[in-house]
Amino acid sequence: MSRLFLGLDSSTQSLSAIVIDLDARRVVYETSLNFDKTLPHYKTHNGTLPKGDALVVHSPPLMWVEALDALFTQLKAAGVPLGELLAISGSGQQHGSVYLNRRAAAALKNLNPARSLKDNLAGCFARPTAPIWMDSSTAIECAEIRRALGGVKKTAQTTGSDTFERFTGPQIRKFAKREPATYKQTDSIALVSSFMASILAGKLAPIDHGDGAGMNLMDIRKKVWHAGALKATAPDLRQKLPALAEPWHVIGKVSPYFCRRYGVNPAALALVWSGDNPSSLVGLGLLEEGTLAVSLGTSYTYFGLLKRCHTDDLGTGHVFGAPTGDYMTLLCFKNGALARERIRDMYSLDWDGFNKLLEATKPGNGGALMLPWLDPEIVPRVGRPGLRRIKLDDHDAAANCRAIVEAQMMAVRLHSDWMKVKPRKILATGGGSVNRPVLQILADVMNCPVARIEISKSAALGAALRAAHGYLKQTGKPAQWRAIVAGFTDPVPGSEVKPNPKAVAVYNKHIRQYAKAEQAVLATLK
Ligand code: XUL
Repeated sequence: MSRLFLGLDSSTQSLSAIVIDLDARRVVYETSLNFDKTLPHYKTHNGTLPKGDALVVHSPPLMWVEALDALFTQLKAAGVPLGELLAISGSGQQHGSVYLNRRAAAALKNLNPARSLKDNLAGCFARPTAPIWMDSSTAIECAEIRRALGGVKKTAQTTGSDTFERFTGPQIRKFAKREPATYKQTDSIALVSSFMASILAGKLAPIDHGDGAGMNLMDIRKKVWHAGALKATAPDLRQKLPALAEPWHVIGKVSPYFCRRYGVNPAALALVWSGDNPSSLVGLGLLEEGTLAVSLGTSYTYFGLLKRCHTDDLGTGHVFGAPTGDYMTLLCFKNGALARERIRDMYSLDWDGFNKLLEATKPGNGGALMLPWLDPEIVPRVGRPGLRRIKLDDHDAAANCRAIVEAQMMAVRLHSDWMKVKPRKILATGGGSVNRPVLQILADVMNCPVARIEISKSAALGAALRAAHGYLKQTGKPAQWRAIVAGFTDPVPGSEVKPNPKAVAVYNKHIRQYAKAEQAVLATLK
């Protein structure tokens, strides 16, 4: 027997698919379709539209619609047994919003398989573009909503995060203020995740608690729309939002459009989608408090499961709903791999050379420190970027290489304190995780073993696992998460790096100096 599930991931630059065979415990098919390359007529660059204003970042939702047809065409052509799929779920880039008019509900219900999805849905948008997570044009609206909700701490306690420019509430507020007539004509507002789920299910889909928490609109503890946040955001907003749902909610059967056009099993279940980060949580097997992941990509993220909800009083970290029904925490550091690369380039090194210098220098760097904010930083919030060296000679290449890595890892430790979760195991993913000396510094700073996990499409895999979980729950079968992910989320054998007790002791002191330096510089930036 083989039970097949499909997970999709609608990200900034691409739409990906993973099909898993739950019984054979393996991925049987995976593919990815790049928006710029496959759909060049939308003229996107890395999935986003050219911008007049550097702070404004939008994408065309019709491109995501067309991508869905292109992806199913590919799956069918590749011989993926779509007729055997038992359930489909997905994940979307978080925070982005899609504005639909009153034609959308009927168009979704009556998708005509003789026409493309694009033709079916082209007339359904109240706003032709969707602001996405890279947009940072809503500082004023963030301040307004934060003030109405009682300040940073109160906003974080209420919605799971302080207001952030990319979060959906501030984005909706800006739209309602600037284009009140178009806002009024907007019948429903979807997230990227709920919009894509709506197409697959053939009806307006709910928003799950994972992605709903990225809006500054959901009561993070009660998991319902928060009346005060809705009021602080825009008029009549409640009527424009779909319901909230558990992350395993079954919307219904897959729309007949996909069955007739691509041969998808008509009995296949269409599940609610979630955000890419909540989906990655299960896609990496982070099912216990204390097992966390660090993704060493363009920006660095540090995330893990949380059993009970606590929020960050300083407002730098986020709390979202987890696919398991628990919570998850997430920190997003902007100065990640690119910042490290810029230091490497400053000293004309390659990664081998950089790593050798890390190995040739000592933990604690003789007291030398760097604040690595080459770009504006999110954690901590730094609007005016700049590289700051403290007791660090800028001619000393080795000390500078060590300083940036130590700074990045100490920032993870310092700013994750509010999570009140002692890490017992950290899984490293992303491009940077192949550098063992970097993982050693992470292990020493965090006093915790670090192993590498090689799952490049953790969000799509997580979505496929969520489809399996939702299907098992719906059909009354055992649906324990640990059993569902078994075999899919194993770390790379032999990649574990253990903390060195001497180095740990050094960092326990060094981090106090780092915290002081951070405070001192932040005070000058106020
Ligand atoms: C999380 C965030 C990003 C997007 C990327 O808060 O903004 O990780 O989800 O797709």
